[in-house]
Amino acid sequence: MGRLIAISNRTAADASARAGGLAVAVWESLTATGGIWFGWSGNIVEDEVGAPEVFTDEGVEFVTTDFTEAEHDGFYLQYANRVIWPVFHYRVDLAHFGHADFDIYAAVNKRIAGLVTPRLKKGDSVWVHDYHFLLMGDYLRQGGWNGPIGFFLHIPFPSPEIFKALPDHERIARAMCEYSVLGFQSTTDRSNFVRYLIENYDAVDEGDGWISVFGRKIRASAYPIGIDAEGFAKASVSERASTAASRIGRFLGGRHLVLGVDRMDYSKGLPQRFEAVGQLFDNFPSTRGVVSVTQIAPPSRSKVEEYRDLRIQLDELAGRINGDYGDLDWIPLRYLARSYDRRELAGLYRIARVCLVTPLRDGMNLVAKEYVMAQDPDDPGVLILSEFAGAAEQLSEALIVNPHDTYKVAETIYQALEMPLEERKARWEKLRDIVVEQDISWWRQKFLDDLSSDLT
Ligand code: GDG
Repeated sequence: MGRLIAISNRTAADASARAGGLAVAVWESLTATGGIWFGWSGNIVEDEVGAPEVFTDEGVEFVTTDFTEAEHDGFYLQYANRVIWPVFHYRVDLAHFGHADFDIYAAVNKRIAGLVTPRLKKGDSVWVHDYHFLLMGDYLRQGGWNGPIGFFLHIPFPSPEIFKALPDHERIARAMCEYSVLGFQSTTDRSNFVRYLIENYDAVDEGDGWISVFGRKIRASAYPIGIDAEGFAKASVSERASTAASRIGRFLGGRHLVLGVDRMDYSKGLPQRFEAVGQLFDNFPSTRGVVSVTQIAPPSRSKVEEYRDLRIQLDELAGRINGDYGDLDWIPLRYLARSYDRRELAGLYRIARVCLVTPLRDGMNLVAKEYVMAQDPDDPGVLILSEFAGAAEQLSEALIVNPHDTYKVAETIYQALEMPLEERKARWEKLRDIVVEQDISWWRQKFLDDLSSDLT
């Protein structure tokens, strides 16, 4: 394979941003092939963007651009995060449709494509990431690039009935079909996309991932993203992890820890999860005083109104649950609206008897995989996983729940707390095997193999 050219909203230009799984995967591919990484610099300028910043680190070239205030607002805050994000997570009720925002979204895709095309050479492969750049392939083609372009969608692709609520669905779908390889997190997402094309544009599913549509053939497959499994297992026994575990251990005082770790986002099902915790204490009184639930929820996108509303809702719910069930020496539900170091999280996962991963919709959900890798093989905890997370397709040995059915979630937490060691071990070993086998390198290789088989 020749050079790899990556495009994503945020790059790992700052070396500290290379700790996350995705950033590592893209970074390693780029260092191996000596590629270029395009994205937003993270800076916002008043009204005119200057030349992009170009620099090289370990043989990888970074080309980053500022956004104007209008671009940051219309492209990022509005269209990407208040239209595509809610609709793709099945929350049409939270979407704010506005044509002006779509125009800015398209203009930013076009502007960044304009930075990329002059730097492309024969033999390069382009890899575009996520919902910010659904139109990028189209603009690269318009700029004259006819080499391979892969696209990976990190979030779900909704059912056609939901996708069609987007006023610009046809324009977006046609642009997506300009990519040579379209990657989805799960077979459900892939089927949704293909069904939309079949029902609306007489597409034909040719098998083996190939789709004929709009007079051409493209590849659309599921590539479930993985984590750096070994790295995470190591992090869970690091000194930093043990310190965090003993700090929370002091607070627990021998009680069982039930843990949740999620960006504060309405897709993660936090209000429903808190309700389920209330029902656990209501319906299973033996858990009172002996179980402590801790939810870590670093705030995100707090400039967006729906995220501020969620914060208020969670504050109220946690207050009510603690007011109703708490006692002089027991806080039933601790909710920490802040972030922790990755190794600290690993230490918390390791001592959690139960991990609650109950999003209403999630592309994959990496927390579920991290929890699995952080367990002590001799005394593993139990993963409770939403059927609506992409991860549920791979992690079927978890206790799978419908996050809307809060009574059942409460019952499942109880079942997890009561689960005998033998069953915990048997389930965990199967989960670990999958997470280790289908890790981040497996994912990257699987995607890039398909992309390179498109080299013509
Ligand atoms: C999108 C898709 C898809 C969380 N709190 C802290 C912290 N985290 C880390 C977790 C995990 C990551 O953030 C969250 O990843 P998720 O996959 O759970 O969710 P999204 O952020 O919504 O990611 C998702 C993913 O893209 C990848 O394709 O799986 O479906 O929505 O790694 O550990 N990290 C640190 N401190 C925290 O407090 N350091």
